[in-house]
Amino acid sequence: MEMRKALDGVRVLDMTHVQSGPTCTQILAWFGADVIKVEFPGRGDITRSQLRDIPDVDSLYFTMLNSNKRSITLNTKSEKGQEIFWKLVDHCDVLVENFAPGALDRMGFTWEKIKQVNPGLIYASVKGFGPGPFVDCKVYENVAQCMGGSASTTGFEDDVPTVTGAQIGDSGTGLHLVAGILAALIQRSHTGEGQRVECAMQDAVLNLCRIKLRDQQRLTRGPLREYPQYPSGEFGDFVPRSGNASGGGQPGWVLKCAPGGQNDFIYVIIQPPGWAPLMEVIGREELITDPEWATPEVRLPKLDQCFALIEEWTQTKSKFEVMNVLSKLGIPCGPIMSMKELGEDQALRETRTVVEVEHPERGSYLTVGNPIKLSKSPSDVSRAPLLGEHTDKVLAEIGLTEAEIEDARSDGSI
Ligand code: CAO
Repeated sequence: MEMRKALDGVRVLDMTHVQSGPTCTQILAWFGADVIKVEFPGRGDITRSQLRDIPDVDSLYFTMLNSNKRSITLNTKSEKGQEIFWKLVDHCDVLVENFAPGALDRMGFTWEKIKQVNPGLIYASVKGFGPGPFVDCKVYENVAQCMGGSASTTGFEDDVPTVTGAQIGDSGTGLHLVAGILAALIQRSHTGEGQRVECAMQDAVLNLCRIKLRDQQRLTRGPLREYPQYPSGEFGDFVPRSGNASGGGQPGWVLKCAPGGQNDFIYVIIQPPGWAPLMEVIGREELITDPEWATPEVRLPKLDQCFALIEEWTQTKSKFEVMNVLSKLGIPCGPIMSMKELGEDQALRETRTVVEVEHPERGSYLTVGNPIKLSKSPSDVSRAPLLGEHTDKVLAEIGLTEAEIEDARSDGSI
């Protein structure tokens, strides 16, 4: 018997595009929800045609963010399209959208009207900003990283503010929205009522940067150089960029490994109990008891020298050899993994965090599976839908006759 999924029976009207919204609805789909992605006829989600690696085939951008969903085409600005939209609102439990501010209202789909049609509907949105001076602005990933505190705290102090490769603005906000939707579904199971769920990208990034706001407050009580997270000795009245420092209470740094390629580095953390085994392994046993090196307090002002000592040893080994030796000694460390290495990683393939998926037009492609593992609701990754692949089926499910579907098709509404 097929195992039921956590969100079996939950229907999601997916009005999302690009990355933030699709990340959210992809996770809901992995948990078993029936996600019906609504796309503009003929064109679909703009990312289908962005950064294409194969001519006329849906891009990896699209296919890697829309697995396990169904796709229908619908012009929600046409008269028939609007009639169909209201049927879908009535049919679904959750509506998710991440259009520019006010876009749904401009189509005539206000929250007031939506809750009249379906009082149980949960209406979830991603926007760039919450209420305030920028509420009407359009926002992409890097704008959110800059406005949410990530860019000012990432990179090296003597260099420009830097955005990170992790999509904390887009995918990070999508993840926050998932939490809001699930909470609203649980509340609805007690009250029967839907609600608005909103997550602003600036807020989500700031939430992910909360330890930097912690440090901003610590800074008012004295310079952060007393702690191991910041290499700088000079502090203004704001949290500086901390390079590769740990961000936590234990010193850490990126150290070179053999053979010296762009990603031949390992991150090593020196916890107080790690000093002795580290010194043993690098052949500097005398520094275990030397009063100039033996305690965290005396090491703190010369952390760069501590890491240089360890680097003399790491440079002679590959990053995986270093990991093997140090992890057995209980020393927290991790090689810098390239995307090539992650794509080929057998352990990640086995847990289905990295998955190969078959697609009728592009052949097989690699994607990131569900990183959240539920023992009673394991996620299978199925390919992203072709544009409008499920239009007829979904419209029949919500009660349209074949003639009505043909009618909508002939006037361009689907
Ligand atoms: N039928 C008819 N019209 C449709 C439609 C459909 N199925 N789907 C979309 N449209 C319309 C929208 O209603 C909108 O029309 P109006 O301008 O007349 O209101 C138009 O298409 C374009 O939508 P948009 O303004 O959202 O798109 P954009 O490319 O100009 O902006 C983005 C993109 C991402 C900057 C903007 O949507 C945004 O700020 N979203 C919120 C923040 C966000 O999610 N950013 C993350 C981006 S990456 O994940």
